[in-house]
Order: sequence, then C-alpha cells, then structure tokens
Amino acid sequence: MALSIGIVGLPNVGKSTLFTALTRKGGLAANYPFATIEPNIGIVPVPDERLTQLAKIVNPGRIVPATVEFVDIAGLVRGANSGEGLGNKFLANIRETDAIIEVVRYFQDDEVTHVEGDADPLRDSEIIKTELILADLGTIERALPRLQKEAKRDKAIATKLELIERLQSWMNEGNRAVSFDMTDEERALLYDLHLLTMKPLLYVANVDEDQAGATLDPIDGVTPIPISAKVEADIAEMSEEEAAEFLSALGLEESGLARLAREAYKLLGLQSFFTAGEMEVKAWTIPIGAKAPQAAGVIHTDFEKGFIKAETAGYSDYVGLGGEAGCKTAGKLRMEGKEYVVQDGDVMHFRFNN
Ligand SMILES: Nc1nc2c(ncn2[C@@H]2O[C@H](COP(=O)(O)OP(=O)(O)OP(=O)(O)O)[C@@H](O)[C@H]2O)c(=O)[nH]1
Ligand SMILES: [Mg+2]
Repeated sequence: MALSIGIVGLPNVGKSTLFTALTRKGGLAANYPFATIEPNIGIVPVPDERLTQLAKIVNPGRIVPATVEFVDIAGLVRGANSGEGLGNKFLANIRETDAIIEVVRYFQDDEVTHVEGDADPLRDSEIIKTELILADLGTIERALPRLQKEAKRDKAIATKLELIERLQSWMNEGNRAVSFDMTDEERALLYDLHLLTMKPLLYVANVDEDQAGATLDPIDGVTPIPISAKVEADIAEMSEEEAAEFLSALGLEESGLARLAREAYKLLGLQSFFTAGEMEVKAWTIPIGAKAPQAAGVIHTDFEKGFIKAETAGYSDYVGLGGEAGCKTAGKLRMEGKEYVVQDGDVMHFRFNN
C-alpha cells in the first residue's frame, strides 16, 4: 500500500505545477485559478540511491522503489467552507490520505494572479488553516446527531461523544485537531472522522528558483521546505545527467522530489527495508520501530502469520561485503526472530510457514 499525501493551498500557488513535476503526468498547470477541476492522483517512486547500490550487487531483473501517492485538488479560498470557490468540494478527495502537503506561494511573478492580491505566506497559510479547521468542524457537526442519539443507550459511544464535544470546542477556538491534548486511545476513537487537521502537515514553500536552497522562517512553528515548482517542472523533462548538471548549477544536491520524499518519511516516522533477489530488488515502507513480523506482513499477510525468522543483513554490511554470500562468510547474516526491531536499510529474507 502506497503512502498517500494530499496537496492543498490557495488557488494558483503552484500545486498542479508541483504535482505534474512530481508525477510527470503532464498537462494541468495553467495561469488561472481553479485550473484543477478533477482530482488528480499520481503515484511517484521514492528516490533511493541504496536501491542502485543493491542492484549492482544482485543484478536483478528489475528494481522496484517504494511509492508515494499524491492527490492534487483545486485551490481553497477564504470562505471555501461556506461554498466559496471549488476547493471545499474536493477536500473529500484527501480525507483518507496519510498526510497533507500545503503549498504556499513565495515566488514573485506579476503575471500570475494571486487571489489575495499579493503573496504573504503567513496570511495565506492562516487562511488555509482556517478553512481546514472549518471543514473539520463541519465533519464533526454532521457526526454529532447520530452519536447523541446512540449515546443514550451505549456507554462507549457516550464517552466518544464527550471527547468529540471537547475537541469541537478546542477547534472552535481556531486550533487544529492534532494539537488537542489526547491519549493514544482517544486518538484512535477519533480516527474514523478522518479529520484533515489531524493529519501530519508539511509546508512546501514554492520559491523563486534562486531561493530553492534557502532556509525559511517557520510557519505556525513548522519550517517550510523550499522548492521551486518551476525548477521541478523543468527537471521532470530532463535526462538524469542533465538534471544533475542543472541542479548543481543552482547549488542544489538533489531534486525537490527527493527532498520532499525524505521529509515526508521523516514526518511520518517511516523507513525502508529491502528485499534483494535475482528477480527484483525492492524497497518496502514500514514505521520506525516495526518488528520483523510486521515488516514481513507488508510483503504478504501470510508472511506475517507464518513468520519463523528473518535472515537479515545491515545495509552497509550487505553492500560492503558484496551481498548475501559475503555476509554469510563474515558472520554478518543474522537470523532474527519475532522481537527484532527492523533497522532502516536492512536487507531481509523471510522464512515462514504456510
Ligand atoms: N514564476 C513562477 N510561476 C509559477 C511557479 N509555480 C507555478 N507557477 C505558475 O502559476 C500558475 C498557476 O500554477 P498551478 O500549478 O496551476 O496552480 P494551482 O495551485 O494548481 O492552482 P489551482 O489549481 O487553481 O488551485 C501557472 O501559470 C504556473 O506556471 C513558480 O515557481 N514560479
Ligand atoms: Mg491546480
């Protein structure tokens, strides 16, 4: 299952430009608000240099990177919640994503209309914050009548109702759901509301191309990732060598996509492990702290159910010792059991009963 990320922001801030660059689907960026009227979903491979290194050793039939799914929706405007613009209608398309990227316009360009007149990152992100909170409050209001009815007969639902009402007053004061003081159990009770402001949030500052390496002031306590959507769009058209040259001319080491993927992994507490065989070298996504059976389960539920052990080599051992045979000779191929906490980059081979 791919990690999925919804892209929000004001109209015309470069969401679709970034999305198109990320997904190389071509086509939808346009210089007028609301250019995006169908939700767009794109699946993007997560760049990981380690896959290339593993492939050099194993010579697999194919390389399969981890993927992230991006969902591009129409821009939100002030008052979107009460029906202004088109964006609010599309919020439903990102309710089930794992995280949200908010694109904030930093670039200067008189040719590109700004719905609020001029770019002002703090004010603009405040507008989006308000609209997302209002959208969530709408979700809560719609959920309440049924809960109130059922709470009379069901104690568990009464507890949930009380929690949601407390959350509602918190959010009525202009706060995101994510900052509400709650236990993990309470968080789980709120899960099925799919609140937008409960999701981890990354700010992407769409900057002018000479600013792509800049360090920016935090927005609402979070440091935005500077990316030039325009540069990314150009890079998407280039060969790998051309792109590398172009990036280094701008003083950048890697594309915005690579940075974004890495930051998203970090934000969500995710990491990768690898499987390496003649058929394929493949990256898999798991939460940091996941144990071996859970990692096995990402590949196949049978692997988790029948888990016996995992032959495991650390990434640097595997590459340094020239693969599985080298690891075995050097005593670096470990047999790990059910309690093993998988480390980022582990190369794993699962043994299981079926
Ligand atoms: N100068 C400059 N223009 C940009 C940049 N990114 C996007 N644009 C331009 O801004 C306009 C709007 O870009 P889109 O990507 O369609 O914006 P959007 O956020 O998807 O807009 P909606 O879908 O209407 O909400 C297009 O003309 C883009 O070419 C940038 O980094 N620099
Ligand atoms: Mg768009």
